[in-house]
Amino acid sequence: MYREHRRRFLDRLRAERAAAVIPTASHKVRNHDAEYRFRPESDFWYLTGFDEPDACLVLLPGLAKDEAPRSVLYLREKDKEREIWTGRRLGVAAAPAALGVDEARPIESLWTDLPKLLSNHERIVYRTGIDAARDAKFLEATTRLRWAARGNVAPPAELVDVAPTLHELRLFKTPAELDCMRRAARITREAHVECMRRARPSVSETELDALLEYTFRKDGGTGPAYTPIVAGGANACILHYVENDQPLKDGELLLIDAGAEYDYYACDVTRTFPVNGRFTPDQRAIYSIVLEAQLAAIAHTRPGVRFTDVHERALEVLVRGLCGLGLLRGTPEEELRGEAYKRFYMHRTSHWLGLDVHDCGAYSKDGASRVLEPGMVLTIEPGLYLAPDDDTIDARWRGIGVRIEDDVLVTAAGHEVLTAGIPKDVDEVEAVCQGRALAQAAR
Ligand SMILES: [Mn+2]
Repeated sequence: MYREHRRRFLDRLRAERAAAVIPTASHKVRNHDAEYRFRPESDFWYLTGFDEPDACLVLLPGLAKDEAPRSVLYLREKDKEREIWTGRRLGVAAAPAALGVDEARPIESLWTDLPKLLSNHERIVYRTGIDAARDAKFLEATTRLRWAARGNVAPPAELVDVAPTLHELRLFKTPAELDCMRRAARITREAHVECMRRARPSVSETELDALLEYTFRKDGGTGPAYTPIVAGGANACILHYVENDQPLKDGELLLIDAGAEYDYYACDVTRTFPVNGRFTPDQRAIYSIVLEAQLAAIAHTRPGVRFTDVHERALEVLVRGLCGLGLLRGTPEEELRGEAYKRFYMHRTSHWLGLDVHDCGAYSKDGASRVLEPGMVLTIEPGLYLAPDDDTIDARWRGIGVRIEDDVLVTAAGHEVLTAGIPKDVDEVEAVCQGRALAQAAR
């Protein structure tokens, strides 16, 4: 899979007469001398499948006649002493066979080698702004190249971001990538269902947060793809609530926005369900509007539809529902124009999904919203948030927050919901929360 990604990217690089420098992350300090769990940079992982820190991939498309494209991986050398303390290393000698790169060299020589490797390429693809120290070294290496340029050695004229080439590739998922995303979806389903079963009054948000992480990792995932949101009651009205430290209360809803990461591919799912296993009529009314909006937006998803159309579709249903309940007083047409709905629905409906939870890929092209094409994966996640202190609405609605989110693949025939099978139908959700078997609920 990673070799295929490199091949595709090298094709693009050749067309652009560009070389690429794609580094990965180093360990990051959490406090004093303890580090966060390591996670590679997504671009590097996409092209290598290698998850050691302190490495860099240099891709040379082979611009001269009869020159083959070349992938050079810089990585940490084997070191018996260090490996006893900090873990096994693949090492330079084993890397070509293990990863399929053409050549491997010790990471220490990266910055001194770079000027020579990059000479005679018109452009260099490199992303700035992730690590300032790294940017400084990169700049120094390319500056040296400019100084040294004479005769028939030409320095690169342009520094190009990864967005137009590499990130456009990442936007379209291959079948192998989709297998990873489906696996992440299966693990995520298990975790959400476990939470529905476990939740009840007096259980804490913290316990379910821990249950999510446990299930994600036990079932083969690398962990959560992002910090989970476990928001009981009015906490659901804080869009990125991550404290996850309050007790769950009888009669309230619980919103869980959490997805597993598998082979560093993200899943992103939100479910909202009653803590005691039964929706109140008011909660059910709000929930039903959000579900109807989500289903309408999903049904609308297919090639040729604009990215923003999916949002518009969800928005129409939400606004119509709010008008129906008297939460908005005008006609649906007036309210859509007036945008007063933004009090209850302040975010967009979708984002791309892949190695990053808010994945790369441009949302617009030539100044217009992008048209959906097969292989793209987007989330569809409408919600309604009725703030606990909003005295312009009837007290019975206050503090109800609902979001329903699934991950949708655009296919030639229309779409496929990768996260289908995580209960969201009202009766099914209640059945799972009340501990009745899923199969029984599905009937
Ligand atoms: Mn999302």
